[in-house]
Amino acid sequence: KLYNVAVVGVTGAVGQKMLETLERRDFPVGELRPLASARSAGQQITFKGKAYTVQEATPEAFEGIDFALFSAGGSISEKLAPAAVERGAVVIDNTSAFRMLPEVPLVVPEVNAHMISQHRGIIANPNCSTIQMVVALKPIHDAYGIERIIVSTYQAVSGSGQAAIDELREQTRAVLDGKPAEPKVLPVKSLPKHHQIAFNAIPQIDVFEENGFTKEEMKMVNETRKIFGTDEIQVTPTCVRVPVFFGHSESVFIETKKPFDLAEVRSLLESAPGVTVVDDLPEQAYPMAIDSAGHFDTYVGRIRRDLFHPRGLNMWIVSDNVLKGAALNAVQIAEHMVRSK
Ligand code: 11C
Repeated sequence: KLYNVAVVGVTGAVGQKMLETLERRDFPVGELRPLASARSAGQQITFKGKAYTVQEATPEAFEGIDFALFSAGGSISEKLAPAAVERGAVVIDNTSAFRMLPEVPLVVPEVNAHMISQHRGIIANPNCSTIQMVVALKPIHDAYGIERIIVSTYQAVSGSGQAAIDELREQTRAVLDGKPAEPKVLPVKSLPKHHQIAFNAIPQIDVFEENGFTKEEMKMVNETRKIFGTDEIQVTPTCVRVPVFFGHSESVFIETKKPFDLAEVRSLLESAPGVTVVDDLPEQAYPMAIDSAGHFDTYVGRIRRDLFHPRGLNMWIVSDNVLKGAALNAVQIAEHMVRSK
């Protein structure tokens, strides 16, 4: 059986990766409907070697669609996802618009695929920095329980979209040429003040909340608890933007509930779905953003027992933020639904 698939925001960084992922994984696409804002309508995209003209995303554009993958910003999802559902489509939404609604499953297939069947038309795709962390922590949580997570992220500019990718490239060139950096996009395009990302690290991703954490950091707190289905896990995040194009890296410290055996942790990670362990110190082998780019897995290394906390474990988690962190996770959710039909 083939399925009609709409990709909303198809000209964006994630939309493009959605097409690439559908193609690489040979998803059974019947009709592909590439959709975007009126501004991008009329552009050409390519899918499986065939050229398509991008259409404007309107409520009527979802007629006859089975799966609608949304990645065009929260306000577009809020406006058009209900229209797609009314027309019989299942919406897999990559924005934060519906993630925390109790009736909307927030799914990482390796962790909580069982939630998919509870959907009422919309399934939410979590934030990229959350997805890769929970994929790696799932086998540890199952075996020992996780009490606390302290995570610091080193996030690629692609998380902020194509404009941020362009900004890093152009700024790097300008700075090396002795010209002014002229930041315009990062850390948050819509705010009046911007900082140089080239040769820098910016400890702000998204806007600040009243509690002093950023919205990105609070996503890591709230989404992790929803995905694991417990409010008992304490999460302390610090999210940092670094001058990397693709691949988010995370330094993660966890305290388990039960004592763990380090060799067992390693073997649990080695057999966990979606995880590849890269951890060979004499070979200086550990996960790095440039090696993760373009790949589907989440890479884990620097796995070591904490020096002081008896149930403390440290690790380094890396994944391609636009693939597992966005496009791939969305396509995997659709694949699950296809398999269980
Ligand atoms: C970033 N994590 O790296 C963000 C991008 O809620 O889906 C994804 C935002 C989201 O800037």
